[in-house]
Amino acid sequence: MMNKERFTRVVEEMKRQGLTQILIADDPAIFWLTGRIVNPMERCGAILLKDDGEVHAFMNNLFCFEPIDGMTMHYYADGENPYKLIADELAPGKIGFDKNWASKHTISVLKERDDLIPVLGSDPIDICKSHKDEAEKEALRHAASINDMAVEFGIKHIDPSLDELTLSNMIEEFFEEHGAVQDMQLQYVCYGKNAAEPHHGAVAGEMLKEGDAVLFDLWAPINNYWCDMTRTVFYKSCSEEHRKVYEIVKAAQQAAIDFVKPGVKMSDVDAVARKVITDAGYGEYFLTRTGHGVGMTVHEPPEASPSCDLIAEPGMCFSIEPGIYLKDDVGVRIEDLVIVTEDGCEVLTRYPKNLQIVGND
Ligand SMILES: [Mn+2]
Repeated sequence: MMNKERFTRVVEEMKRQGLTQILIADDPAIFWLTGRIVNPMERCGAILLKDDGEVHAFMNNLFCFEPIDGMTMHYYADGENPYKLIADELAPGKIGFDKNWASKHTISVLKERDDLIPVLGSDPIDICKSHKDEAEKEALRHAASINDMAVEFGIKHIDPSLDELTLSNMIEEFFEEHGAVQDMQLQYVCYGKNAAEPHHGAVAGEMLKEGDAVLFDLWAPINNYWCDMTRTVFYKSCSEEHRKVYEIVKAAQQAAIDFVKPGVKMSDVDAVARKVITDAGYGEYFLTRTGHGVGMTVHEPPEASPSCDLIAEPGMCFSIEPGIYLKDDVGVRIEDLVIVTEDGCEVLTRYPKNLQIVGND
């Protein structure tokens, strides 16, 4: 079914941005609008939305995208030219293309007409999608509760006999048993100096040593909504400097959480966390942005980063995950998901953040 309320919101946002027609192709965006998962892979599949509320869908007939009320359907078969079908429905002038639609599709549409001006057209959807409704908030809370359990599971199973990849695979199985099925990503399990690389995955043969940090960055889609969470603990012992680094990251993360409320700039959420770490002398080792939006995709607007000019508004969900990364030594990151409320934020992930040293019992 077409989600009329969501379509209406997107059309209003299109008008606000001066866009009269946009082509939507991103699977999560189409799912958000229609409740249908469509994955045409390399083939052409798109929805055209016009600012008068007219909606057209262009789908390959092999993909069983059944007609939807309120939407004009255009089916094509392999061997037919879908771009002509799309081009025939476009008005001259600006056409907003989905940021994730492959260039072979966008260029093929443009080749059919010489009176189109291509612009990026994802903003109206992205902005509307970043405001979660009640059902979406519930889905995110549920996903976060599974994430808490997955982190607890990972920490409980820290064992010198398990390399990073084995422990990562065990956590992935745990997620699968709790409802995560599609689009699973490698679960980040990082020992010791590997944690100093913000996107170190989990590698076969990497073993634990006493004094290592163990960083878990765990994420999965549960009923189409993602969770994403990081905890860092230490194995058997923790040096004075590592303890200091941990406490700085924890304070930075809490400061950013405490700062979040409607009306604050997302770039300031980043600045608040960054100031704590910079004031403590580790600014140059905070290598990432502070956070990213989470919903049907694991990285989406709004970002908590110096370059994001969005304002936090009720219903937005994003991560807060500052870190300190000391090359060849240690990495500490603490990440929670929050939803902006009327007067602050709700923290979805709850696993404790006090410094934990495991493996001594
Ligand atoms: Mn994250």
